[in-house]
Amino acid sequence: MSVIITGINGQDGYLMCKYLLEQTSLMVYGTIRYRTTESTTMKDYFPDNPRFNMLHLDITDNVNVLNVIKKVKPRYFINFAAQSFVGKSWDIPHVTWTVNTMGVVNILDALKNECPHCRFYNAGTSEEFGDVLYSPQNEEHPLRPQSPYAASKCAARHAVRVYRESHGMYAIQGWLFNHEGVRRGKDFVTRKITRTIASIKKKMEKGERFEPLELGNMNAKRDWSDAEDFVDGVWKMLHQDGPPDEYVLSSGTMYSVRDFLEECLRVADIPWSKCENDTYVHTTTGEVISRVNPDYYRPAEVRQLMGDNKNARLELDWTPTTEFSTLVRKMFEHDYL
Ligand code: NAP
Ligand code: G4F
Repeated sequence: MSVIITGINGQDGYLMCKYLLEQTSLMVYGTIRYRTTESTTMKDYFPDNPRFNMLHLDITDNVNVLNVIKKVKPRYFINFAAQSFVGKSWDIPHVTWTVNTMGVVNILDALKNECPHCRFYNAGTSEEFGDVLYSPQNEEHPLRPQSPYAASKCAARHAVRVYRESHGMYAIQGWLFNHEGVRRGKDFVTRKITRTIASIKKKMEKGERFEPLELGNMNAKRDWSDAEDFVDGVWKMLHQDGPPDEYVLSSGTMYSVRDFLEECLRVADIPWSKCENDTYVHTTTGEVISRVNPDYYRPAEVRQLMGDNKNARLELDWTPTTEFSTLVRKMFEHDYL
């Protein structure tokens, strides 16, 4: 019995490999994109685990997808590969749609032909709810995407449903709200804050000069969880009896970017005062720690997201375990060390 997990160079793919190596006896095939500039080997991931195998896979290449599926004949296929940065999706819409939508169609079609009983999970997102009509958002909330990224995930959702209904496949796409951690990419706002504040703190301690953190929309609100909680929820979605449902995974709480920054400053023990336009200065030295740079504003913004995880709790017996302040502390302490 084997599982293919795509995107293991990213946050969720790596954590899902780790989780399944620890919790199951499956052969785990983790995939990365081939790059001429990096000679990544299996030793870079789970070096001591004989059940881990690394493969090269670009999901936009249907030949590559078909051959990997033919070779492995997986029992499960978990697709975390994506152009996942919302802000970048306006600059690279073609790549975003090609990877996030056509890549999914490539997988669905290859599974239909070669491995029709394989259970398939595709990474859906709260961004699909976009310009939200009510809070918290549950599985019934309409899809109102606000970015090329979100639109590409909505299109993938329809593709997954069409393959499920037309061919009787176990193919699902959960709605995962923001989830973070120490493997989070450095451009996402949480990691950008914890990495930069950790670096500023170290420079302050050495008496060195530092560049302030620059952020965009401080009012945006998100439902932030620990990514380590979510891989369990995804695995549970792949183990339903009967026709599968798709679930929201979230913490059910909501904080602003400003809240995240202020919590991180508290954890870092940096005394701050707030001036006009969300400029944060050191209380005693007056040095600017953080300020707004409109270059980080997006052409369209998802103002707030908060998920209703009731169905996942009741029907999947899934529970998020990490609170907001614990998550901020965990990320900051990792980046400070
Ligand atoms: P991530 O860190 O950006 O990882 C995505 C991975 O996909 C990267 O390692 C990337 O490879 C790989 N990839 C990109 N294009 C590819 C292609 N054509 N073929 C194969 N691999 C490709 O994202 P994440 O945070 O782990 O998220 C995982 C999935 O969940 C994504 O689909 C994301 O859209 C979705 N999601 C994430 C969240 C969240 O809060 N984290 C919430 C909802 C949904 P490189 O490393 O080579 O660039
Ligand atoms: O951290 P973000 O870039 O994440 P965003 O846009 O919510 O997307 C993430 O979560 C989605 C789930 O809802 C995933 F589907 C997606 O793949 C990704 O993982 O931005 C969060 C908020 C936004 O409102 C953004 O405008 O923070 C705001 N923000 C303010 N200043 C910033 C910044 N975002 C970034 N990345 N950088 C800033 O300087």
